[in-house]
Amino acid sequence: SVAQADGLPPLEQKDTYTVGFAQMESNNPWRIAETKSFHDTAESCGWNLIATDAAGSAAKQVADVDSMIAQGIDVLFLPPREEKPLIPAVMKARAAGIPTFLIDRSVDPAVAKPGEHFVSFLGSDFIDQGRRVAEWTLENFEGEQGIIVELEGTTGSSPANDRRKGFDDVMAQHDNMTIVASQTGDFARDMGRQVMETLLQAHPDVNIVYAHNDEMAIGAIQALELAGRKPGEDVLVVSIDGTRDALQAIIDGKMGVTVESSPFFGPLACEVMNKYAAGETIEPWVQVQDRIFTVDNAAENIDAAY
Ligand code: GYE
Repeated sequence: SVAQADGLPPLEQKDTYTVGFAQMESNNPWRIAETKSFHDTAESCGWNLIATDAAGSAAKQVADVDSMIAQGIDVLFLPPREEKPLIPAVMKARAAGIPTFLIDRSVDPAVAKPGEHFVSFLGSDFIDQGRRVAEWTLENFEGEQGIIVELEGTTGSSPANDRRKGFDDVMAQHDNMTIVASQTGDFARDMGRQVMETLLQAHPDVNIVYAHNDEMAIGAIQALELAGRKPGEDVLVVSIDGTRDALQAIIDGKMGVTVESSPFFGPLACEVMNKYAAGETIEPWVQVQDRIFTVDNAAENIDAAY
């Protein structure tokens, strides 16, 4: 664990902080819920919040951080869109003496390290999420041979890399499970639908779809239905996040499971930042615990979903 005394940029205890939150994009409910969580936390945490939206461009996200540094932020909260392209933003904030907390995604750990270049990563265990989806699938798939299509998240992002690893490693140990195609849908509903349409033509015998997030799962369900397939009956759809639309799809019997990946980072960011300012030690990885949503609990959780 690390404290500011270990050589990281100092952060004094004050009533108000100028805080940068450099969001990567706002094209899905998860991102919108996360940004809202920071805005909702701002007043009670004493943040004068500068929030930007990189609109899906890593280059713009780096430029947004540049401009926040120029505006004199005290603290940076950064959800890095991709693992490598955002390293310059982390390094520039470090050089400018600004404590940085990575939010919900991480950067390449071989190059930028918690406790050294940034304070800490606040987020889920993506390998474990992928593993849990795979284990649920193995227990609940009713066919004999699983023909799996995998819709990957944003290429080069930590959740896409790790959700793939967690799932694929489990499936590799089961001879009756074959991943016939694995392609990026960029974590987006539209692209998930388009990629699923194409993959369905090459692999009409698919009976399991694993999407790295709920938006792509919903897109895949649309593509399957357009092709006359029956998601939930002849194709098992499984994914990650816990959005309202995914919980509804589970209730409607079209989706099997979604492992939670919470977007509500505002309160956690406030708590960890205050501990850091108080000189307490911070874990290099502040791990978020995730639930699992199935037909057993989707209805009771949908009202709190986003
Ligand atoms: O699963 C996805 C979002 O980085 C954990 O990014 C996050 C992921 C989340 O776009 O829906």
